[in-house]
Amino acid sequence: MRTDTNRTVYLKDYQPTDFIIESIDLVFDLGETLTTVGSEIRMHRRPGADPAAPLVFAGDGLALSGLALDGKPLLPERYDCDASTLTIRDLPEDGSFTLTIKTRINPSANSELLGLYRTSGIYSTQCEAEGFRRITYFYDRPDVLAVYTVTIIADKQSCPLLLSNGNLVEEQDLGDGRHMAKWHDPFKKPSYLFALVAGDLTMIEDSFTTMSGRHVALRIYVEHGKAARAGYAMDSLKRAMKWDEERFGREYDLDIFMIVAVSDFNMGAMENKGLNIFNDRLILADPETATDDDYARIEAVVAHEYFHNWTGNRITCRDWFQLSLKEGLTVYREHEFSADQRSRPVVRVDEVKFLRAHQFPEDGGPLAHPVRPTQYLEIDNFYTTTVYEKGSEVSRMIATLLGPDGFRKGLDLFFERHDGGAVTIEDYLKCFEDATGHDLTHFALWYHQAGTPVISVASFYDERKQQLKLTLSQTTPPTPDEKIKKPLHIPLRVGLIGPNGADMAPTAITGGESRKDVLELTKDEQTFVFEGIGARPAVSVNRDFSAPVKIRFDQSREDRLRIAGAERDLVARWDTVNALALEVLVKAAEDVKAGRPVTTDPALSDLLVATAEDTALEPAFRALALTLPGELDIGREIGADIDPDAIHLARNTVIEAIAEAGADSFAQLTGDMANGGAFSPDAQSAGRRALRNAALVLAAAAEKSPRRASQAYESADNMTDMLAAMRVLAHQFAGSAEAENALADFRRRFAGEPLVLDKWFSTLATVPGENTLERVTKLMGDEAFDEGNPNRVRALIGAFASSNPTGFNRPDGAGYAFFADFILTSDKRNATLTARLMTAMRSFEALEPSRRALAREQIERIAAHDDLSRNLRDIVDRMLK
Ligand code: 0A1
Ligand code: ZN
Repeated sequence: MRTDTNRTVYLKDYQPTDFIIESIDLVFDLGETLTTVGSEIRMHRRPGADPAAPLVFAGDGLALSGLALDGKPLLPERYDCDASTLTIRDLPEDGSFTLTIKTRINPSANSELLGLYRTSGIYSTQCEAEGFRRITYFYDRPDVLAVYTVTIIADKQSCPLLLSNGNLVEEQDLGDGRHMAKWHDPFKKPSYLFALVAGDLTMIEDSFTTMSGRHVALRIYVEHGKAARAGYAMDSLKRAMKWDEERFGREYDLDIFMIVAVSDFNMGAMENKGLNIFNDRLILADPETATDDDYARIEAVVAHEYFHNWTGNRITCRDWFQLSLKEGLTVYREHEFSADQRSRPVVRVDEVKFLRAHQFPEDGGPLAHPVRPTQYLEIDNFYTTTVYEKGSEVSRMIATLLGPDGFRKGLDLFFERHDGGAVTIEDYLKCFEDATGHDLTHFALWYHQAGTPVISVASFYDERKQQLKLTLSQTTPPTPDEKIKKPLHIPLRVGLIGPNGADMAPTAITGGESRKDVLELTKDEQTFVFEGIGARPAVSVNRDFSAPVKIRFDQSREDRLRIAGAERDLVARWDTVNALALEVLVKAAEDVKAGRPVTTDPALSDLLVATAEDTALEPAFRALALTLPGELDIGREIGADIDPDAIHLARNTVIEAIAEAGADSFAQLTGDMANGGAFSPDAQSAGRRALRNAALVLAAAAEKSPRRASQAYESADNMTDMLAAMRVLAHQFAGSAEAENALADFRRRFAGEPLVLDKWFSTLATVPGENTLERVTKLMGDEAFDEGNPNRVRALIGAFASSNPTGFNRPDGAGYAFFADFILTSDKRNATLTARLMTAMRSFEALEPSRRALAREQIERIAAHDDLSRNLRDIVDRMLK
């Protein structure tokens, strides 16, 4: 994994393989430090391929222990082999042969958690994107689809469970304490979807009858003692299976669907065919240990991985540049599922918040790249929010442009036309064009052009003509890969809100294409004219966040307050409330920075209090409105010359003013929204808890006392309330006896629960102020902390670097130095994880000059090492460019 040559991969170099694989039979003889892998591959030369072309397979850190062609050992002059390639020459004339390869690997030494690894007594695999080559030499690329048969041999006692993809076809006791299991997956698949799990786990079982009446066994495997916490994941799975049938006509295809939860996993989860492997934090939940957000994430990710069975597995990517073909589309499907299971606008607001907090900064910083990149040094670094979430927004825009029926028709055609294929984003778009007659040529630029478009809006109302003119102009700022940007095809949903708060319906819209209330912006600048508008409306732009863009609209205060108080599109309504708050917070931060007294805006307080009290609105929405933009949001809005300390002080001052203005309401809400009866994780109950806990933040700020939060902590009967109260204590009353007591109690109470202690680590790592660095350093010595476990690392180090602006950006630069040290050690152990962690510093150029220089110094210190992993090298070099 160390940096080898500069092997940038280019989309333009794509070539199909010279040989076609028909099937692969794998035999794993599992041993903790020595596992042997036998691979028997039936293949033939691709018609038309050069008969002299050698066979070139990829490997990564492998030791070859046997090689035979059609059963005969290959002479050394016929092949070359090193740790990363196997090249075989002079292949049979007729081009059809069977190759047998034996490799030896050490799963216990695999700290990268890629390929086959053994942690906590469990063997498991992670093969996406290029992990299969750490198991055996192969065409480890997504366009090579083969039928897999997998035999697993292992010690019976430590590994009673032997799993792989597809159906179990044979089991046998081998005597001598060992046994075997054989799995066959009838669906052709690329190597990245291969999976194997062996160990001692328990499981819960259920079943699902598909729409055509087939019976599917469902199993979720977890650590012993954790079965009771897998119920919600199982329930989510069944709902996802049903939903995909109803919404998209997609039926599951094997007789069994398995999920395994493992405690050491680099990412969230993995969609291996019939055998999904999950980070256990995305499976395990009960009221005592999981928050409402955890439940929502579990529901979403279980669905996401399941949905991949069609979007990703049955139809996969031709090459890794097409990653968004499966990820963008699957995130979109996941989002739609969550919206149907919960409150659609609340789910959508959370998506918008996520996009703005993560994707917009990526798109506006040194790591910007198009949804479909054209080159990469390390593909693991492209599992990004641009490929995932912006990719999802692009599919959502297609649905907006074509309407729900048009989108469904296009997707139906995609499934019909490409089932069993490895395809491109062009193939995907073509299906929508062919199914609906729409021309998406211009729209396709969303996949190829990086950067977040900015749309400037100007409105002019002509009372005499009863006309509203809306002039929209778009620009996309330059990104590292491309300076000059073209205008995009942007669907913009617009509402005209009349003086009484109701929507006004224009008699006609001219000036460009439009579909109902969706304007299609295609040029640099366009003026749309709405006819038959009897009074000056408040214009609400980008309803439901119809396009992933930034809007600049110098709107009157009255208009904004009308939207904030009456807009029926709750996403736009939230957005306006949030923008008003952000404006006040930004101004306050500027005041602090300039040494001026902070002035707050009573109208904002009134608006927030009124929204919080508005019982016509669902509690979850009121909670969203009441949660003020965070320090990071304010920093992003300021964009340059950021002083985290000024932002912190300013935000606290504004919070106090709002808290005081609404003290009684907030105090009241903390009581009104109390749980009645037994805990339920449903969205309504979660919404009540969210409102109560948002109110607690403000009530505590008004009272300037930890008393209320301390009581809330003591009386909490679920993790959501407990964690919320502990956070208020730790963050707003840091150092108080109440805070320390709660933190100590939590540590004790959940001593045997690593996933719960992650919440404790994160709470402590995000306590504002420069003293947190010492605490974080100390916590690395806590016996619950484990540098080899990605969840622990993200909970402590990741949270500190990415979510503690004042602590991490200490003016003396000690936060950066600490982080750089950690990065350098961690890179030796787990490069994928480390490179992702490193992206926490991607926006360092936006800091004020002194911090910016200190941050750069540390990034340069990392870059100066010549033995960095390719993953980390790629990230730091792009950050410093
Ligand atoms: N395909 C998975 C994401 C994933 C990617 C890489 C991994 O290991 C390095 C693991 C998972 C998904 O979208 O859920
Ligand atoms: Zn995915």
